[in-house]
Amino acid sequence: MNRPLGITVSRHIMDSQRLHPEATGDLTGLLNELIVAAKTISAEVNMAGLADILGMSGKTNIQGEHVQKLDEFANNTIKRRMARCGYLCAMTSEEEADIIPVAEGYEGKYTLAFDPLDGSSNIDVNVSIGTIFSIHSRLSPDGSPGEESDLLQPGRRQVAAGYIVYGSSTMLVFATSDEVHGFTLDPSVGEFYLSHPDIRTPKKSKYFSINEGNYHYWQEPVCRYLEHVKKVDKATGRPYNARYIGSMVADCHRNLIAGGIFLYPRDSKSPTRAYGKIRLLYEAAPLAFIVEQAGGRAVTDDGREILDIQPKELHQRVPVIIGSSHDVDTFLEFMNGKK
Ligand code: P6P
Repeated sequence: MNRPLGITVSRHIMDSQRLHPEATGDLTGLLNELIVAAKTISAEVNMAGLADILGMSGKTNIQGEHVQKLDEFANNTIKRRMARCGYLCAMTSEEEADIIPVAEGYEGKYTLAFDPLDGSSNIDVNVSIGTIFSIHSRLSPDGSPGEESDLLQPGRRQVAAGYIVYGSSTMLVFATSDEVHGFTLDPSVGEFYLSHPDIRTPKKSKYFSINEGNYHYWQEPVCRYLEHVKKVDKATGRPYNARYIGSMVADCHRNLIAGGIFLYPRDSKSPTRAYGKIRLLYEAAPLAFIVEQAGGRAVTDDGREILDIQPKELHQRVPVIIGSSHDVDTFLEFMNGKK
């Protein structure tokens, strides 16, 4: 079958680099290494039901969650490949308590924060999961080992951010300061092809994504907002459709393309949940960077811009309201008592 001559992600990144004469090619190299890791993880995710890698590995991660073998595989795949790529000075992963150093002599000028397999509770039930990554420029002197302060930067300073969602197809979406594009993997040739150029997210939602099992733990305005989106009012396109996958990267991807709002507000389910559940460095900040670049909005439930939060520690959690700007604004009106 003569397929159209697709633009591969590597070609696209090179073309983008040509628009920046000052570029050294390091970010291009970094993204290409990440793409190889993504293809490796995608192949393993697609085989998970067949190989003996389902089920718990018996270990637990920094979050106190069971680390599933596929989680471990994804984490090790990224960690090992990126430690010697020469473009990074330090990394942090959802699966590791402390800063991950790069190989001595391979220190580069960027940092990488990543969630190797977001939504891993969905692995054994064959529901979409994904890898999320965030790239910053280092602050400490070149040539030295990276420091935690290189990783603890506000999301607004990200050089690039992206995710790979392993769904009905494997898609890579990444944003730099001036573009957001989506690429779909053709597994028959092992190439990501440009499939969603210049992504713009709809200003108004069709979907709301929230775990309503937490309803009795929410603050009262959150409950009133949920009643609002479920109210029958054809003139304002309500009720919205409820869609909740339990994998933020998959929910946010659908909302990015079709229009939607994802909410994980703080709740009283446990003392730590007073600060939210979603991790700032490798879930909220990269997804906020992508969504805002596509014309959406990302805030905490008390109205702080996710991208302006100064992280205090690697695994810091935040409440997250992210998606179509009209709906995020409406949510804040409920939280501010205006509705
Ligand atoms: P709950 C996955 O662990 C995650 O961080 C997000 O990807 C997902 O949206 C959320 O937690 C699901 O949490 O409490 O609804 O199971």
